[in-house]
Amino acid sequence: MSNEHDWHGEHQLTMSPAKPELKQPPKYRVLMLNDDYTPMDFVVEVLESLFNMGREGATKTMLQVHTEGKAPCGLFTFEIAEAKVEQANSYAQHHGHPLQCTMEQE
Ligand code: TYC
Repeated sequence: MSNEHDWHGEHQLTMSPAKPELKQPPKYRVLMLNDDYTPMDFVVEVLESLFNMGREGATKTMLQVHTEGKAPCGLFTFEIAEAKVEQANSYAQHHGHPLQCTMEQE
């Protein structure tokens, strides 16, 4: 019998089935950094508008940055974290403030 689906000997298909992809994509933490010049209420506004914090959480985070030098603003996929950093930094620059955000892998 000569059949193209008849796999034997050196023609036997040896590929194993594709392994299911179980890993979640890595997450990135956006950090806000302290400086001596950005007004506190501007930082609170950025945390509220860009990082979806309420007034109380934004104020606590701003004070943590002010006293400790930096604080986390949220965990995101790479692309979202990159966009948040870019938006925060350019918004601050547009308003003449040196406020900076950065990101690190979780
Ligand atoms: N240190 C600033 C001040 O005294 C306030 C500030 C807080 C600046 C948080 C940046 O990410 C920041 N005006």
